[in-house]
Amino acid sequence: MKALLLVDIQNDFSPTGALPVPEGDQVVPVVNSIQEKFDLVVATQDWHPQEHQSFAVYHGKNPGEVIMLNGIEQILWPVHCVQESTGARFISELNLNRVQKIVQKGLDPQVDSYSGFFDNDHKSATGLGDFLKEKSVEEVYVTGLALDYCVKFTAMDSNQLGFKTKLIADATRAVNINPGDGDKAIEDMRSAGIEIVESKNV
Ligand code: VGL
Ligand code: ZN
Repeated sequence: MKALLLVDIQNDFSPTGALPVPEGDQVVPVVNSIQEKFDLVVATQDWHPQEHQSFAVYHGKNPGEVIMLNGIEQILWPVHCVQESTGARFISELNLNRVQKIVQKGLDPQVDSYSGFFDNDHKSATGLGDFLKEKSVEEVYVTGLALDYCVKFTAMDSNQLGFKTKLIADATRAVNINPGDGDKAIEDMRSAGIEIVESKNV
């Protein structure tokens, strides 16, 4: 079985959102056009409480600064994807008809969760791995936002869990806080054994 993961295709990651990903909205027509090729479609949704500790304002700091948060490095972000807010909703053009499961993440105020599988401390699982195994999924194709954070962490965990993992390069975009972060993320994934493919070939 082949699964398509739609990572965090939410208003706050569109170019007009609170944590804008350049061209982030451009992934939508691409992922809509390939959903029918998969047995299973799963969406992740960044879903933070108002007082989430990844928010810079909580610490009186600026977005982009790095702090230690409960023993792990944490990049600080603008307030984004607050539970029930408009910014946390999926981009309205995203087709959700075939989405069988929505995995919400980042609910624990004390730890961020870039991956759709585990919190950043790898202590708690979201249940996505078990769900995919129950459905006999062997191949996982990863798309969405943002390439250099949630997409990369999700693909790396998928690969580590033993799924044959592929990144659909034209169905993702990077934040690129530092120029080249997106390209580096692709190289990290390739080195880990993740195949980089194009949507026209899936
Ligand atoms: C993301 C930063 C903070 C992402 C989520 O979806 O890539 N990045 N929260
Ligand atoms: Zn977040």
